[in-house]
Amino acid sequence: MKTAKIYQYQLPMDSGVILREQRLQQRDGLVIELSDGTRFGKGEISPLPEFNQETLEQAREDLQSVTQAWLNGEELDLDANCPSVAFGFSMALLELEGGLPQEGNYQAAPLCSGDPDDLVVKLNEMSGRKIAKIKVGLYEAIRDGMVVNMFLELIPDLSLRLDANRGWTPKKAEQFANYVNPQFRSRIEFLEEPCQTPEESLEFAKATGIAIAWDETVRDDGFEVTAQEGVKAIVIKPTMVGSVAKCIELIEQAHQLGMQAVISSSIESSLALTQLARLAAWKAPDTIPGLDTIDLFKAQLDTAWPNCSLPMTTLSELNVVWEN
Ligand code: OSB
Ligand code: MG
Repeated sequence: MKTAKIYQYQLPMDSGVILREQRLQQRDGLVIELSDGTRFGKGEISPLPEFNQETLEQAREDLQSVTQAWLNGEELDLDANCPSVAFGFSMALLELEGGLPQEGNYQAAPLCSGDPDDLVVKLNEMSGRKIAKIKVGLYEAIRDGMVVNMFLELIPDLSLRLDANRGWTPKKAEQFANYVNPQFRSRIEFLEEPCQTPEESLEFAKATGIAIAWDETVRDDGFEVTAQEGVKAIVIKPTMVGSVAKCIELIEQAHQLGMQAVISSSIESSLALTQLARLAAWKAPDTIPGLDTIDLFKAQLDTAWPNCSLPMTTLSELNVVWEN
């Protein structure tokens, strides 16, 4: 007999986590647990404020109705639901069916959003290929250029992913590029969304030879994966995109066109983050995923992230908000 349970969680966040405008003091989300009588599957539904369009309340309504439809044996169109629900529910189904391989890619591209000294320490601890991600576009473009030069000068086997989150005007982007030592440009693996529009970002890539990647653009209405000069990768944040099947389709389209697909976090708890690491190992094994966000939390949920020392919250400690 099929059964389902929906839990609600609240996890405290590190005090320094700032989204676009607001500080994220706690993360709120839902967990769906499905069983067909013998097998189990779990998924997390945690729309990210300021990024997902749906609220947690809307997600909960969607989740309850799709779960009831599943219990009734109806045919499901998961991507007709909001993206966070399509993602979390499809993950639970995939786990239940034994379709998600266990092995995960837990390699991280350490994320530097503040103090460069912290990143130098992390990088010195890394074995194998050294790659880090730096947020740019928050301060002066010239300062960003100086930071990039400094890292690439200091650590000769380092390559960088940069993320401007559509922060620059063409002029600022040009200032940044002019500041980066031309010898170093090829060690910028890609720069995500340098400019306010995709057209300006494409112009930037052509003019500077710095490879770019789409992140926000992947979620724009009508987006299709196409080969474009200077575009090296697409970033896929499943909680903002939709079902696992939809994410896999994007990954496969990217690979067919010779582009990388970077499975990336929407600041999910360790439950979904480990599933994303498994999805990445399975479908994009040659690309380091963008999952270095567990340290933004003060606790883990249900499934441990490897080598993470944060305390664990179990599902049995959570409120069950729906059961059938
Ligand atoms: O700026 O790409 C972003 C996480 C949530 C919301 C927005 C962003 C992110 C990340 C995740 O940066 C980590 C990564 O992509 O490496
Ligand atoms: Mg980004």
